Amino acid sequence: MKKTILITGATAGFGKATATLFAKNGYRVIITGRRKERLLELEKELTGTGAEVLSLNFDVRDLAAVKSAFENLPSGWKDIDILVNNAGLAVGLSHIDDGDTNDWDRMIDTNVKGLLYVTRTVAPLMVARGSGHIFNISSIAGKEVYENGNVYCASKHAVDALSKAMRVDLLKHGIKVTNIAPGMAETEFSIVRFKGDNEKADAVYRGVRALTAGDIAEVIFFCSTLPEHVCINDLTITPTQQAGAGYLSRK
Ligand code: NDP
Ligand code: 8X3
Repeated sequence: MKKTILITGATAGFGKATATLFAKNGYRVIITGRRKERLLELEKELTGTGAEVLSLNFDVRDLAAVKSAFENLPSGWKDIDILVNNAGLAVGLSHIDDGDTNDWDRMIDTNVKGLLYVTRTVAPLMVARGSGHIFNISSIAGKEVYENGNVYCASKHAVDALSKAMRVDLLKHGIKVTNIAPGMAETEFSIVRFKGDNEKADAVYRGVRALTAGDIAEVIFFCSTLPEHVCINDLTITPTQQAGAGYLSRK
């Protein structure tokens, strides 16, 4: 029987690449995100290759919308084998005494509360079946802090802690939990962080062969296709030119 994967934030970056890779490998794919047009475009692209795809258009920060999306799942789509908690963002870069509290709310509401809302809704379906695999996309910002990264780093440290907590709480149900902590990856991430300033976003990757969204998708695929008795709990992945948040060798 075909397996089903649910990916939050599949309209761009890691989420889109993961949906594409799993669809190519015969999985049934549930894609989610706020930008409906992009969701429908991806749905069309993947179904055109013969994949079974369901798109759900909601904002992970909206608990009622999250609940309603999953309560109304068409029959046959409730058996979710893999959940990838990927939807997330960094907004702004500033010192703690100078930060924009709206940016802070967006990051905490999306990266922490949104991840919790989706997990709270989907995990019981896995518990009922006694199996499942949850991936939480944290970051090297969940392992270290860097100047001006304060609240984004705090939100990703929370994801790191939640991955450990979920692993413990879901242990007796046979559910795997894998924390993925990527370093610099070229997606729409920096465009969002710099609020649409493409020049600033491009400068982030200058002289570095950054990770691609496809690299992260491959890592998720690898972790999810290991034998039943093997669980990768935590993985940090950086470009070869990056040794940590503060160590980059630009060429
Ligand atoms: P992108 O900006 O390319 O993609 C982010 C995705 O998240 C989009 O599909 C977006 O969809 C979705 N999203 C954002 N906010 C919401 C929301 N409120 N509700 C639903 N979906 C939302 O970035 P990445 O692919 O790079 O980022 C994916 C994850 O990886 C994030 O959690 C990020 O923090 C993390 N990460 C990224 C790294 C990088 O260097 N790129 C490194 C380490 C971690 P839409 O706007 O349509 O809702
Ligand atoms: C994204 C990586 O280093 O910009 O989470 O925080 S970093």
